[in-house]
Amino acid sequence: MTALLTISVLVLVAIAIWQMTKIFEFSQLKAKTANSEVASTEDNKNNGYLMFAFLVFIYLLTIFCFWKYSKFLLPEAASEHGSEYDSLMLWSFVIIFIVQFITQALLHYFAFKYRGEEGKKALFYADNDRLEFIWTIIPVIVLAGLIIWGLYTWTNIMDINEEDDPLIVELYAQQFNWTARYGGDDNVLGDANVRMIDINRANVLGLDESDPNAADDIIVKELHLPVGRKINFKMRSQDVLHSAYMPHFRAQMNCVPGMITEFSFTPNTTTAEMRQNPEVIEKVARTNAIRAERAAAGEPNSEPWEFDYILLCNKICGKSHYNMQMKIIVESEEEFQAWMDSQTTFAETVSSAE
Ligand SMILES: [Cu+2]
Repeated sequence: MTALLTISVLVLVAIAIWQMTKIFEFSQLKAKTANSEVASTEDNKNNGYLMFAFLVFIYLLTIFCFWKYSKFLLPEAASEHGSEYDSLMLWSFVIIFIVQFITQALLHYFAFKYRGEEGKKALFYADNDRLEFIWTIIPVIVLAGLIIWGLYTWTNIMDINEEDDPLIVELYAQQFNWTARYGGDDNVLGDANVRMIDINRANVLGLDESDPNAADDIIVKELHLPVGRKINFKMRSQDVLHSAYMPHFRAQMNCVPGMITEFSFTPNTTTAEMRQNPEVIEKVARTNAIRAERAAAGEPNSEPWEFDYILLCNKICGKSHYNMQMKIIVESEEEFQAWMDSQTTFAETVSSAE
């Protein structure tokens, strides 16, 4: 990588020197070469054709990117609000795609059509109210539509309330890992503050031990969520700005030191169901093919991979930011309860640490 960068820099410096010598030469021979630098009709025509060639190039590049890279997009959303979010995104893409397809064609066509020709004079055309009205009102309507739809979707997604008995989960971010906390039997999180962190007593999240709600809290390093139940997340950060990003659920919220931020969603696809999704199956097969190659070469991190939902940090928060993640498991209510019953409460952890 460093070698590649060094070579690129050297090449760029060489080009810069070459260009500067050229400019110097031109400035010296100005009088003699004055006319040879004016584009002829032939030059303009060639440039016009080059504009067309460039148009074809960008269209082909677009098709190539669709074909080659669309498989890297996320699979179907695994949360209830996700499909609404995805259609907003899809329609924005469709509109942008159509508009760019037409405007690029027009731009390059006009560059060709009105190329310089001997004896051709540019037409003086001050303005046209009707044209200006059309190209103002169409974007206004389309953009207003997208923005209103976006605001409506956003308000719906961000309407965090306690209706429908949501499960309360705290996501605690720190350099460089995540911890989750459940409210326990009462589904109420005990008070917490970073100032009360006491590593010696295993109080890693700074829970207030005098708060009765804290005793049954359950602290875990793997996030389990029951399918079909609304989850209200409360995010905290210990040190710097982090961002809780759960791409498969189309969810992201910043974690800010000193305050509690919130996000809410209802997972609607279990991990087991998502593993059966054709796009996921294909992605797993592709990844495992690469891993098999690595394994054959004796490289590390080459064991077969199985799909899991994931919580990532989406703010560059330090040198190990890239690896700040936590596994998420979406399962049936019964499986979730069984898992929950096997966990130890905060009170038990603290008393065993004493
Ligand atoms: Cu982070």
